[in-house]
Amino acid sequence: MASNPPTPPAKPAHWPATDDGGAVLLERRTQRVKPPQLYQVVMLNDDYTPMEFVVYVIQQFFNRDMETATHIMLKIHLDGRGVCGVYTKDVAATKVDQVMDAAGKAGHPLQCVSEPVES
Ligand code: TYC
Repeated sequence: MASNPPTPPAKPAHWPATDDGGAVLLERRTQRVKPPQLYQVVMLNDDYTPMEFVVYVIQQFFNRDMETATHIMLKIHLDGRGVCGVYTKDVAATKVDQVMDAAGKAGHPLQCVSEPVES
């Protein structure tokens, strides 16, 4: 008994077209993905949070060495605000939460916000 040849599996809609010779025509599609919007974590000055605590927080949550953390803290103290780091949106939000949590637990009014970086 002659059996029918097996039917090839159905091709997905995006499958490349084939010509009669069986050659595969690959369509070139350049994919352009925009880089993610970045957010800077900005710390604000106040009159009560001890400088040592701010330096500790910057070292702890923004991976800065003591000298850099001190430099950033002094900038905040003098200018009213300063950037501690630049991250993607979710990471920046996590840093803000960590700082606010640590400050609250220590009883300091330290404030920290994240804002989109101007491009
Ligand atoms: N101004 C604070 C003081 O004199 C120190 C300080 C620095 C507080 C930076 C907050 O984000 C800050 N003790």
